[in-house]
Amino acid sequence: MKDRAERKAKFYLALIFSSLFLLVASFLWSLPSDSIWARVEIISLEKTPANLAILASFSEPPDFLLETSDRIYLVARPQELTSFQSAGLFYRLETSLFPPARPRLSELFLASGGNGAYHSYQELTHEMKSLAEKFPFICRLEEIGRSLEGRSILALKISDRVELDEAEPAFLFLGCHHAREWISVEVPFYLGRYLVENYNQPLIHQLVNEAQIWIVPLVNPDGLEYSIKFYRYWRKNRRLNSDGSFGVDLNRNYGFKWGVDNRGSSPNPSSETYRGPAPFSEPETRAVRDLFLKYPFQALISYHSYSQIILFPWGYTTAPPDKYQLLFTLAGKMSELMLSVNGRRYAYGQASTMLYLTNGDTTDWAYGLAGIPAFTIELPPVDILQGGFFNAESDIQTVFEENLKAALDLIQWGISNYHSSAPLTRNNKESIISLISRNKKR
Ligand code: 0X9
Ligand code: ZN
Repeated sequence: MKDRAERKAKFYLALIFSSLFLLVASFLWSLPSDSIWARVEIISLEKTPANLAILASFSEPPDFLLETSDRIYLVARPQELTSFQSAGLFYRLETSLFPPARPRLSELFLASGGNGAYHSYQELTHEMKSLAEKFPFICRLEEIGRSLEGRSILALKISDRVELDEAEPAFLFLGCHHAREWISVEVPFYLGRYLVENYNQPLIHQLVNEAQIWIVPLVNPDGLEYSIKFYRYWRKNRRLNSDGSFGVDLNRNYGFKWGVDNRGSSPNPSSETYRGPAPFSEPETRAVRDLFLKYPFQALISYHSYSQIILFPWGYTTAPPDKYQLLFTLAGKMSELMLSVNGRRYAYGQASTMLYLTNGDTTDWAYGLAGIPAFTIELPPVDILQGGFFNAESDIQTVFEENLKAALDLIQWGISNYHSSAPLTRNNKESIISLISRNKKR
């Protein structure tokens, strides 16, 4: 009798657990891959009766994340942000204040392919290796350094007679200084893949033969992995700072006018724009520096997102650079070409005035040191309302295609204006030498 009752109880328990399991599994299964959670922002509004009334008037009034005495915090999707704006609600973006809000959610989505069509470190490494294996005569894979956590910082060199360092102009395309800017990995990587896969096209053939094209799609592998696995909004590298906080902003760690003021970068380790304890204190920026010093680079593009803008030095000052006219013309030409592909207009101009002041960024350093055109391209979208750091997977190809035209044009310009004798001036050479010895001492 007792046995039967026990068996019955066990049967019901099993039934309850398996139904629960099915319920949870079907919930997870039903979550769209481009999940609402992957696109949300946290915002805050002033807690006024007027604002509360507007929120209450929405057909689906939003739930509050939290309330303080004077503000309310909400989770909102891009289309909700648009409707808040049109309703006249003035909000502040607060996502970065809530690091712990996402980890478990992100982990959950990783299980079902959290980075979708975007490359993780492993996926990218695999594809870069395969490309170099498939096109050994024009494509070489090189480890230019290691990240703080020991990941390889990989470069593809694309050129004819790729094993030789020929007296040809070199070009550098960089991606992902900032972890959360996933699209900035894709554009340079797609560019590299396009060049090798289309070598039989006359234009590509000519460019690859006459130039040495270096592609480093993932400058900050530790940050990217952290952004995929734990916190989608992570920006910096994963340095454990002296105060227990994490991360140095790699785009504030280069050694030209490093830390010249506290507006363009921060001395505070927990800041999103922390410049690190010294110029080139980070292995990731040192890897880029060392590559740059080895070859006669004629132009550089560092991809970032978002804003849809082409920026050129200076970032550290609003004073114009000597070569303002050249930089302005080249940026204008790139913008025109980009527009012709998908109708997307990229604004362009001097970084400090178009966006904001920065010091220690890649392009100021390259221009300051070698006097070459160096651009930061902030990829689409234009603003947070169009998705911010979250580009649809289907946008990768279109964003790449418009950037391809611009990159090819810059390479063409560099080839036509290359004078093999002295890509660097004497002064620049001296500053490079002093830079190297200063870093050796550290
Ligand atoms: O702040 C940066 O490092 C870049 N923007 S991002 O949103 N991708 O972080 C801009 C660097 C360009 N330089 C200046 N605006 N001065
Ligand atoms: Zn960036």
